[in-house]
Amino acid sequence: MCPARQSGGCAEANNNVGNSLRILLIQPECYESGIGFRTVAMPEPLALEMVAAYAPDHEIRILDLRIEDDLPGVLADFAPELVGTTALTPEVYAAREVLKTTKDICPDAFTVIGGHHATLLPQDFFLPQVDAVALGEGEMVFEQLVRALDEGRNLSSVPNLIWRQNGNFIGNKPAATKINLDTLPLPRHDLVKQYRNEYFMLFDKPDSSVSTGRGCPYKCNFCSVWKFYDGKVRQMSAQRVVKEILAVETEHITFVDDNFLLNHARESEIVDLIRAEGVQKRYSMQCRSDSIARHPELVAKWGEIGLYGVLLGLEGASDRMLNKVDKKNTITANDEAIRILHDQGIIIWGAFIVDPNWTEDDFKRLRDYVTEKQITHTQFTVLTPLPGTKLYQQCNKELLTEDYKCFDTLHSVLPTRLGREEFYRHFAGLYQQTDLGPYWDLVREGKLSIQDCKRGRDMLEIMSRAELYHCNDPILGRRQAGLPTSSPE
Ligand code: B12
Ligand code: SF4
Repeated sequence: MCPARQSGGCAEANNNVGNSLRILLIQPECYESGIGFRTVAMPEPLALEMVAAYAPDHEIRILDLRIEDDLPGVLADFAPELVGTTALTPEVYAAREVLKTTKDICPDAFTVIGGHHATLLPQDFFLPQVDAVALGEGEMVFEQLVRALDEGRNLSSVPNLIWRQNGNFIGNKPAATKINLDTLPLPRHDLVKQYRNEYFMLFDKPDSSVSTGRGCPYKCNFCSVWKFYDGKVRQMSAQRVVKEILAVETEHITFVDDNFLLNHARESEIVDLIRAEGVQKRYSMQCRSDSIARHPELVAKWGEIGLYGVLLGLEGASDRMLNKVDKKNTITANDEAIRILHDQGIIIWGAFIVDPNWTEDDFKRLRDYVTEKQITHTQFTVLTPLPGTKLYQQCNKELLTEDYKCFDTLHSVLPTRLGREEFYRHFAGLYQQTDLGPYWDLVREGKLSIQDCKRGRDMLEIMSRAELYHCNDPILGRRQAGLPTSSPE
């Protein structure tokens, strides 16, 4: 019999009635050292809402530790029998801590971790506080895991699960088929209702996330998405996407798909259906520049129904840089997409990658490009070999650290060609250059609140301070802490 059913979870507080399990899903806090993505975006924990939708007959809660920090109190009060959490690579330590606290307070609760990092490097969670690791898309695991636990059955029939049996972690068979996304139950947005006003994406608050497809046909070397989804793409139908949109209460929606506008026929039909339904909302999305360059008419169509911001994976200011990351795209397409979005009055959130191998001239080239193209909102990240990526395979021998706190893409985990202080001075300088003028124009036009604009300004101010990058740097951080640094600078 499984631990959860055997003892009834957190024994003293157990007031379980009927036959349902008490399930707690937890979004961990991410430890950030002053700088980080927290100031730019804090979307809802959509992954947890999606797996929660697979346990409708159970008593289920979501705790978002980025907003509410009383984990011990919630554990003691709710007495969960099953606790699940998730982690991106920089969140690994926080997720381990969540499950450690769970076992300290509710030793009989069954604990499971899923998400990107756990799928790509499950062995990082073969720990005493972890009972199972869920691989890949949670829906394929969670429903059967909950059923097996509820019925007190052995877990060997649950696909995509690695679980502890007699002290050893053993892996079950993978699921035989992939899920048709149109058959998914709607995400349980209701479980985060109490946090809704805190969720934001860039300038938009409150925000809701909608996911309409999974996977990507490209194979950029820094990205783990195509590995996670085996290089395949699956999408919801246009009708189903509109159902997802109608289930959302906020005025602003972020499509979290990696490449929206990839399937222009579907994306065009979505607009037609949104119009037919009379939906009035504002949208942000992530796109590749070549999708936009190929279909300017589609951008215009989305602009008419409320497309307002695009996170554009520009990555570099030269074809050399795009080739270096296997982007299979060109500067010509980037330039064209920028022009189209500017013409349509759509805000560009331009995402660029900085190579640790860069010289001063490379930094200058990027600064000049951003100024010349008038990209007013920018995101600069350091090329980082995240677990599961092609880049990781190529250069894991050069890694200066295995400390996941440094893998936040704002630090270089590889040797830098410039001295490290100098590297961060130039890196922070990129953020310094951003021009907030157009955002104040939006405030004047009544499209942005003054608070949101100030939040953006404060974020830029923080990201522009070079010394803040030193603390989590694999070499400078150790030096600051008075620890020996084995690798030469
Ligand atoms: C939105 C987003 C964000 C949001 C936050 C997302 C969040 N809730 O934490 C923001 C903008 C803040 C963000 C930041 C970062 N992100 Co991000 N982000 C995404 C994006 C585009 C969509 C995520 C999403 O909502 N997907 C939809 C949900 C439903 O899918 P899912 O999260 O994978 O969940 C499914 C399964 O993983 C599984 N599952 C997940 N959790 C659990 C838990 C349990 C118990 C179970 C059973 C199953 C399960 O079931 C879910 C449903 O099938 C993804 C790309 C992608 N396609 O996933 C990148 C991605 C997740 N991000 C990534 C990265 C690298 C980052 C950053 C580190 C750096 C950066 N440059 O962006 C930062 C770090 C943030 C931090 N906290 O430290 C990488 C992850 C790599 C890795 N090894 O962790 C991805 C894959 C992008 C990429 N190109 O490689 N990100
Ligand atoms: S970075 Fe974007 S285009 Fe490249 S593989 Fe990842 S999701 Fe696909």
